[in-house]
Amino acid sequence: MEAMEELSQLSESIRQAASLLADDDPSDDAAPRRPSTFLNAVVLGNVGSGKSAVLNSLIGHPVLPTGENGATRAPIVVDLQTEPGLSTKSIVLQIDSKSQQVSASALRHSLQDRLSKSVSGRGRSDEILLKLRTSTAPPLKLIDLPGLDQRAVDDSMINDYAGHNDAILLVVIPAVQAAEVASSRAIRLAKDIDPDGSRTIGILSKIDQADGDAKTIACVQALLLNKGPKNLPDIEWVALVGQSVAIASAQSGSVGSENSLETAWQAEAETLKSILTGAPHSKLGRVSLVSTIAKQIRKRMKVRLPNLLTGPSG
Ligand SMILES: Nc1nc2c(ncn2[C@@H]2O[C@H](COP(=O)(O)OP(=O)(O)OP(=O)(O)O)[C@@H](O)[C@H]2O)c(=O)[nH]1
Ligand SMILES: [Mg+2]
Repeated sequence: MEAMEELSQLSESIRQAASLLADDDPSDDAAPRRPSTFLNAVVLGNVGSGKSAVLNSLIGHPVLPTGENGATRAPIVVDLQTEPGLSTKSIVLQIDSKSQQVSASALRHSLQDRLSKSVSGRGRSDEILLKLRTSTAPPLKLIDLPGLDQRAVDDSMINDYAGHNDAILLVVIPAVQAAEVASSRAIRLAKDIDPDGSRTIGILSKIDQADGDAKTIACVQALLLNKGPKNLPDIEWVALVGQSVAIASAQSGSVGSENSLETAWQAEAETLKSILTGAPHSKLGRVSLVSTIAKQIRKRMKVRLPNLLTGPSG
């Protein structure tokens, strides 16, 4: 849980920074303040690349709808708060000042229902916001977008969530497409939005589907070692099997399953190690993704708020 703790500390620093800055400029009070985006993470990738599954893995519960044919039809914002006291199985849904325990499947079904009713799926008007407290999720605001190749997604939607701010861009590429990564739309888009790659993380999803495909595995490993194609932006890569959390949840009815999530993440890491034998372990699995996100946020805060993190003299 080290990276989770680091993220909690960073989130506290950001809260302090926000109030400091508010004090700095009281004349600005009338203007609506844009909330900080340091702890936001936005997924970018084609339909079915595994974006929602990756976010479910971060949440620790299969809350977001997944599927083969454009499952995410409108932006879903999941505002997560970490509450270490809760059982690993609990999810608390916050609506205004009321909170209510819910199951992942009930949440997922209600999201599916709302998505099927969303009119255009365009932009913020159709955005679905969910505030959740769990012990398993880092304190991030996750933004699940429809696939870039969906009609509903246009430049203005991407710009709304990912442009001109500090959000981390999670570029999700299925492992089987690792060889063509340089030409992927998500990578090109991330390069436009974040030219120096300081807030972009590449995620190679569905590694299990590349098992036994030597050429693909070689491409994946090259990316993880930052030895990918020369024209690729210089970003950190992580490899995942996004489905493990759904599997853990399906099994969690069984006796003594309190640790099933930890077990699932361990199993994910073992699977990844056995498929990607030449990859650094620090780039494999959900735990690595959380650390990479924490590292990225800290780095970005250092650039943007140097005095807050190091002290005015440091
Ligand atoms: N084998 C395998 N299947 C996966 C993995 N991750 C996701 N899937 C499956 O791939 C399909 C697409 O996953 P999603 O997470 O819905 O993909 P998405 O990018 O959110 O798709 P849209 O919301 O439709 O754009 C689903 O059927 C998932 O169950 C994985 O790591 N391994
Ligand atoms: Mg999705």
